Amino acid sequence: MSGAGAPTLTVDGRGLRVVVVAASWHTQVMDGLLDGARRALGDAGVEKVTEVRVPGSFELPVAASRAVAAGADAVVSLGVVIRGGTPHFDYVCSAATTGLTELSVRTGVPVGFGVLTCDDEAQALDRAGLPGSGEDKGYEAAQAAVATVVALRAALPDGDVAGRGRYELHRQLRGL
Ligand code: DLZ
Repeated sequence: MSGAGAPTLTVDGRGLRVVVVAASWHTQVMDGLLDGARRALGDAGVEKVTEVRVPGSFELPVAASRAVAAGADAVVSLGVVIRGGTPHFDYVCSAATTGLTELSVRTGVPVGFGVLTCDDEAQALDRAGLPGSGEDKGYEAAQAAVATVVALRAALPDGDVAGRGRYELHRQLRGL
């Protein structure tokens, strides 16, 4: 997927509670993604930021789910998955993507998708927001999550009712 055509966003996220869930594989790339997410949240004025580290990208949906249940206004998910010689890549990517998408759609809480799914490490480094990288996917994911919360609140300002519905739905999903 080309990074061309990315929007220029200016976002005011003051007062929002944002949880960053990050996997631990591929440290150098992940450090770049985390730094990008922190910069984006700082640029948006978000002060209430919690970071949760999980082992791999497969564990991102459950961490994001708990973050939503704990009251996050937005979640930023960060992972680095690099293709190997077995179908494992496809299962981890699919589980992370499906889990994060379903969580976001069912609860109404935006989840920024900063999970790199790459053929090799060079592709990942080029998207990590490091010196010499062409793209900054951690920054983009965090900015997108905050921008979506702000856009939805502005367009659908029924925050309290929507919020109660969201928590009730999430409790149902968890069987509480
Ligand atoms: C097992 C595994 C492999 C082979 N590769 C990656 C990877 O490139 N990126 C990543 O985030 N996680 C990887 N994992 C770990 C799985 O996501 C998961 O943590 C384990 O299967 C344990 O549930």
